[in-house]
Amino acid sequence: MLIKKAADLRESDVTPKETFLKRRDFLAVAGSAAVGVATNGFGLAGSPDACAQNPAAQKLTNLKKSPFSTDEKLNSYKDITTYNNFYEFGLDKADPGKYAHTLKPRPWSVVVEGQCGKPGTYHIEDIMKYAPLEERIYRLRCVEAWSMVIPWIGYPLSEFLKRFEPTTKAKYVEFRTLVDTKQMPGQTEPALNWPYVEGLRMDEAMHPLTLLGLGLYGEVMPNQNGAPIRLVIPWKYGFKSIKSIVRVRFVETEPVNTWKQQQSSEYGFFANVNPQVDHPRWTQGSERRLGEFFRRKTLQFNGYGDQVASLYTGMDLRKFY
Ligand SMILES: Nc1nc2c(c(=O)[nH]1)N[C@H]1C(S)=C(S)[C@@H](COP(=O)(O)O)O[C@H]1N2
Ligand SMILES: [Mo]
Repeated sequence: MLIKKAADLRESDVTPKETFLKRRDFLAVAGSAAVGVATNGFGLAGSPDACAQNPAAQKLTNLKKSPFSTDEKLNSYKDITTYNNFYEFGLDKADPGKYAHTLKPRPWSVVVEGQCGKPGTYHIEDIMKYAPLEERIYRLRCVEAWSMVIPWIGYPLSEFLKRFEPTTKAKYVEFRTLVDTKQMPGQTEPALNWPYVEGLRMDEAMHPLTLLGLGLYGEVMPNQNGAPIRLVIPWKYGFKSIKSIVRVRFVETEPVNTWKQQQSSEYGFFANVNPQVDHPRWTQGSERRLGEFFRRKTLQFNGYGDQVASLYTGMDLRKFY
């Protein structure tokens, strides 16, 4: 649901800016409550987090509940949208929140190619409808040893990929982020090799936990979190969860992902969260949950081992990090 703005705008001419902003926040909360996102146990109505949401963002409704959601305390909308890694907008955690407004997530299309029966160009508005939208509350653990709990919205990546009828030669799937220095000014710097590239083995991509992320906290994906379409793979370090995807390619061989290209001694292809294998420059044994003071222990596969450990049976996880 889009909040009607015409009346507000007229009113803004005659009310002080502050009152205007407060009123817009109120409308956003009222709007969310009306469409049911307040029933998710994250106490939207009246909470400061809700007030901090983007009142102009499209709200997403009729969300299916997911049995895969954690019941841990959510990080605030503010944490989730002001502490980000998105090097296309700068290297500081605050940069994406400040600068990602230059990204234009609509209209948007995704090119699908490689080993599949139905390659083509697919529009985001259609992609949003390929499967019922779910709310999935997942932990996301960054390789830099911080973590957050985020109420994502999306649907299983498998529901997306199977529509393109991958062939038996499709052993991996590769994803690429947009390259456009106008929309992503950080790409004028050689911080990484652009485009950002990620990949998954087919069984990882088709795993029911792997989510195609289309929103969070009841709205379409904020720009800084990878609008309009990104991955969310909760048992892997955050860098596997590639943002602002424009290209999907089914391939026979393992893609060379950006962070592995950058420094293969520190970042591998699998990037499964593993407290037993330290990063060469810091421990992966513990992490700081944003908003908490004490560090907590990092769990094998970020706590999702029961569901995903079998994908790696027989593999030496020290070698395949
Ligand atoms: N295109 C792109 N995707 C990216 C990144 C990036 O710099 N560029 N950073 C990754 C890293 S390191 C992390 S931890 C997560 C952060 O996601 P969040 O900002 O939504 O929490 O995005 C990942 N996806
Ligand atoms: Mo990260």
